[in-house]
Amino acid sequence: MGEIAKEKLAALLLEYPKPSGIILGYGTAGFRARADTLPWIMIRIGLLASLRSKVKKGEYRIFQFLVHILNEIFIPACIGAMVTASHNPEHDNGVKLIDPFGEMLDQSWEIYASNLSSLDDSIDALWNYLEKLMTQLNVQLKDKATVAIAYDTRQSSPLLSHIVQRAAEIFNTNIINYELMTTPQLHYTVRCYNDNELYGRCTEMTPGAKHLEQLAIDAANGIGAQKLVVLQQRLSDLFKIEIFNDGTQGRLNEKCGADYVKLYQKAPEGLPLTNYPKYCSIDGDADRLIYYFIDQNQHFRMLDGDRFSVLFASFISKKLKEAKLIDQVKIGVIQTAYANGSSTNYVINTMNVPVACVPTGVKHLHHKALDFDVGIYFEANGHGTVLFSDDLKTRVKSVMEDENRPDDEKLAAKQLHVFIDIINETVGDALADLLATEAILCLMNLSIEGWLDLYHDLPQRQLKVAVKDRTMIQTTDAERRCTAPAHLQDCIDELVSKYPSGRSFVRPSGTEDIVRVYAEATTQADADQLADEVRKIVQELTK
Ligand code: G16
Repeated sequence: MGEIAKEKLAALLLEYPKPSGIILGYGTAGFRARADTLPWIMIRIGLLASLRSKVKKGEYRIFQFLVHILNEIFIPACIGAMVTASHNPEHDNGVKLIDPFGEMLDQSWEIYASNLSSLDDSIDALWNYLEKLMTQLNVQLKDKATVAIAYDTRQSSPLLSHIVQRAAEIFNTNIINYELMTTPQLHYTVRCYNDNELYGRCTEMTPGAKHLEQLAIDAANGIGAQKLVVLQQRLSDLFKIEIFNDGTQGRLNEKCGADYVKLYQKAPEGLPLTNYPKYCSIDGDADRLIYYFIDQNQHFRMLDGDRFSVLFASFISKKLKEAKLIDQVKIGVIQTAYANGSSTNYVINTMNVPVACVPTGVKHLHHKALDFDVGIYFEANGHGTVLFSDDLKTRVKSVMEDENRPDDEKLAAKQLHVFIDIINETVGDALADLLATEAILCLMNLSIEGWLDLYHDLPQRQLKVAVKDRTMIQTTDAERRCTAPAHLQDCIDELVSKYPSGRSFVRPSGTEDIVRVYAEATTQADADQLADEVRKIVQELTK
């Protein structure tokens, strides 16, 4: 078996050779680069997905099927491989692995991904590494594996996902190809598969009899548009949504989508700001969500990820209080350095909820959120979700079903239960977050203006800066301070000190070949100027 597999792998390596001199690390959300440079890495990720599945054999299903324990122990856990470059332009693509609970690949495995990436096409060297890894992981080639593959609407996606499939199959892997899916859908599906579908089921949104306000959605010309059509049909009695940038005309993420709206703080192209009460944008693979509207003074007003944290935390706290559950519950909000200072201030000082700050990347936020009974995490870019502990879920359910409890307590528990059902706990999911947001606004009788008025953002500016080698920038303290190049942090500190309530940081992107600069201050002009000054110093010190 080993010889045949080795031959097949050698043939695949010949078919999709690694370009010379290429260096690719497992970044913020997997491997990402220009699509035409990626086929070779798909081979490595297919192999790794298979190994991960073999290692995770039986760990999940076994608990639910004790009767079949001996049979089940050999059933591998399903691992997801999502081919997408999410918010990046159409010419990019990428791939990331999803662990059995639907979460991002365990970070201890990123090193194997990077090791495989660093190896060249020599079949003997690669095979040698794979054999060593299998010994270390205590798995064998003949062990079964299951890998679920899905991809976004990029032209390059079908070929790249096919390479993942062919590579994984060399390692005795059963492939489930879901083809076109949003990223969060695959996360959720992997979790449901491994839980024998006990985890997931179709959720009904039941916020009450009221109709929800009309909403115009910019689908970034991505996969989300197709999935929104299904939602549109299913919810037509309750909720009228209009879909723009549905992929029939514009290009993926080009001057549209959540990243564009957040970065440039303006409406996307392809969505006329006419007479809708509110609008939102998702991104190319539908894991981010940003809301906006035109206020009475005809100004564009945006509600980003920080706003979802505040809204969700307010709703959950309120319902926990009404259900008489609040005293026993540890709630926390997890943010990154990009969170607007006013949001952090509001959550800590007005809501009395602790805030943790972690490095960029959902994988970091998700991990931290597990420390709480209710861990609410959102990146300012609109990527996030809420995690509930099993213990709290059980308590919510028992209040809901306790006939001796007053009706208002049971109702609050029921509403929490429905919220938990709507939300996608495996990862940030734009469509699930959208439904949860609409349900909460309706239940709390809150308009979009009222939601915005909960606190006032400090003006901020984000820039993308092209540099020779972005790895020259190194950071610490959840990316809020730089450790390299020398003197960069001192210069930033000096610049920041000139601006009231000024704050700025820089970090290398893990998904694009750029450095990101963030600045905030009391006026937009100051935030813009501070960002620009920091940009100049970054360019100067990375020449
Ligand atoms: C991915 C990650 C996010 C991260 C974003 C930008 O988003 O999932 O957690 O905030 O990249 O990362 P960076 O600043 O390192 O480029 P997406 O929506 O592209 O998958």
